[in-house]
Amino acid sequence: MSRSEELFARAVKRIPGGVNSPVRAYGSVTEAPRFIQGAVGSKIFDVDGNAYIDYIDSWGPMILGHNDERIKDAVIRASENGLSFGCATEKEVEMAEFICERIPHVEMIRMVNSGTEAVMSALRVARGFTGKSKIIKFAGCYHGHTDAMLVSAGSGVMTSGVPDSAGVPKGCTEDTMIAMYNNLDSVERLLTESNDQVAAVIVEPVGANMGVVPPVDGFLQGLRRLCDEHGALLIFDEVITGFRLNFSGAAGFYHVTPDLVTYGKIIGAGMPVGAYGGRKEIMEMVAPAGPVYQAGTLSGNPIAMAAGLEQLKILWEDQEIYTRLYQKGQVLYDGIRRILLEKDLPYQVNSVSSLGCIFFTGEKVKNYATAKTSDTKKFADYFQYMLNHGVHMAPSQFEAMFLSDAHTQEDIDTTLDLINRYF
Ligand code: KE4
Repeated sequence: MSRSEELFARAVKRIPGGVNSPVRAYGSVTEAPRFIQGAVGSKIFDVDGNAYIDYIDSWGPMILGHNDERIKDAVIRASENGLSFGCATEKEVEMAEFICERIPHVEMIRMVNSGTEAVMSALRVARGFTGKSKIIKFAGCYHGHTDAMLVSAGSGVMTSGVPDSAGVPKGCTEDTMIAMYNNLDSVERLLTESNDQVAAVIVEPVGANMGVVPPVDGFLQGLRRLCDEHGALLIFDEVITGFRLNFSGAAGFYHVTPDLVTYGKIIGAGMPVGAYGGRKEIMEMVAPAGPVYQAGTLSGNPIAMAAGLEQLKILWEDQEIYTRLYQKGQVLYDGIRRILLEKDLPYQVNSVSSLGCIFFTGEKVKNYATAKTSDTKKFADYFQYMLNHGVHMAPSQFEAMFLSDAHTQEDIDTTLDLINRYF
């Protein structure tokens, strides 16, 4: 028995499913997950001493690569003053100023501890600001596990085959309406049917939790127009795309301005940080400035702020990173497309810059319904082959591959060579 298997056998006795987040259980792809000892750059090492080229990258935060010395030093320096005070600190002001002075549509921002908390809070402030209750989300988009969003969600919900979640009373989701990604008519219909009682439309500007599903031309711009016409706020859930596609995230990449934006992952550099922000008139609704309550013991934690701010400073000062990520994505994902073409395999490769995935289906994947035509057994077989040959992919057909600035041409060549051998 491997050490990973030993640890998993112990874990399942004390942790539900043996993991602290469902997708880590590798439930849809193999028998036991790998337990990780450590990581550096583009490599991750399991407790049995196996090394892998890592394309999970902690689901996005490690955009510079694992264990970046600059981030680690920032954490160590900050920890010398203490870990948490429950009081305001200078680092929180610096973090808020750094973001708001560089992202035009974020005039004010509030730190929280996860992407879920950011989304939950953004939905509340949208409802508080508009006085409306309805929310439109898209089938296959995952916005964290807040009750109102656990409807036709993506990511782990899709992976675990749980179309919705137990324990979510009907009352929590009766104001959540589901539209079809890349289908503006489905949105317009819901807006009209609700007599303009929609507080917000929340969208992953690049779908990355049903596998990677890019917005078709005009989709995001159409959402902006429809929200303006129907008095709804547009919320970009940029927990994955924020500070990844470029410094201004998908809003900057696609030149569409949301009213509110949610962040996570990269903003914490691996520490637990989420955030939500947007127009001043909206954000001033949030307590204690306004009547929308939201709080958190560890929100703006000084160690997490030190890590996140260091990472954002590096990304701001060397924006060539985004060009490198874009180019690496082209080499990797176009390389996979070429392999599939040469072998006359019908599978689809969707990608946007450093995000991408292979869908084991012959259908073009533009939304939840087409993503679900993928053969998850074929994906599982591919995942296991890659894992057993030293490449650590996301353990689900409905997740994304993440490239970092630490991935080298050699990493990509090795990955493409393996994929070529596999198919
Ligand atoms: P967290 O609460 O996990 O920090 O963020 C929730 C969230 C919100 N919005 C988007 C677009 C997200 O992708 C996520 C979380 N992403 C998943 C990966 N697909 C996290 C991995 C996991 O659940 O363990």
